[in-house]
Amino acid sequence: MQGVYKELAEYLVKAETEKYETQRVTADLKSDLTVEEGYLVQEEIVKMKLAEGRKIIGPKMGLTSRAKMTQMNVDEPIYGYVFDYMLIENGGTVHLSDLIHPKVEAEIAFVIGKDIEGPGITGAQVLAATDYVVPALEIIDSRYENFNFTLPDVVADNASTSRVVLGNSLKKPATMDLDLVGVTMSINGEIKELGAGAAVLGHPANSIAMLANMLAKKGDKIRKGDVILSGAITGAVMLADGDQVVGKFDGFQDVTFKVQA
Ligand code: 0L1
Ligand code: MG
Repeated sequence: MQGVYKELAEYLVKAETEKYETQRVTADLKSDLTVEEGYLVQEEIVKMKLAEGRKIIGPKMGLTSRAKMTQMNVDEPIYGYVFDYMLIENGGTVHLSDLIHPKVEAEIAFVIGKDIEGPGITGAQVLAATDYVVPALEIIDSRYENFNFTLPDVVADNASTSRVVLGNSLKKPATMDLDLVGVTMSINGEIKELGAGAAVLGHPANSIAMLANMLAKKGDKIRKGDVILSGAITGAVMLADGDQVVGKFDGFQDVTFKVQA
């Protein structure tokens, strides 16, 4: 059976590497894929990337907003992994030719100072174990046609993870109420999306706590040094050639990038 998950991982990594949209796994390759099996495919993707010499920056949380969970008819967020080659410097350029059909969303990232091992982890414990919080723009790029997938598909596809722009201003989490941090995301000077930290499970630290508790179910944990995206505060917006994207997070410096063909 393990061979099936590896084959599906290869199928998805090929689409990522060769930059084409593909049919979802559950369309006909493995129509009975479960969420648990989706994570087995994701684990194979992680193994492939580590074997290529890529480094994990940290896990990330996805589908953390009530709206996205309702849309997907699920009651639990999902996680994936961000790798070193996915990082774009603040003010840098995202090249459409490297990607399939990218969208951008605004998030808060946590820089973890101590291992966090579930079960039973709370948001307060996460805040106590966090060195810094950093504003971020995540670029998601589902490998599936039109971002059309079921929950097992998107888990298998490493939660659509593609690129991340981290801001330059780091703050101690105790200095602010992250649930009240207001965020706007503008493209070419026009506000496209806005929200507040509370859009992420009431408080972004709750999302990281949930991640620790989900990882504990497979004997894993959050590690000191992980940089973790806590989930989207805003909706995701499709990117186009020439876009100048600016994320404004109350109390932080802006996070920006431009888009080129
Ligand atoms: O980071 C995310 O919330 C992405 C989760 C996958 C859903 C999507 O691709 O829209
Ligand atoms: Mg995200």
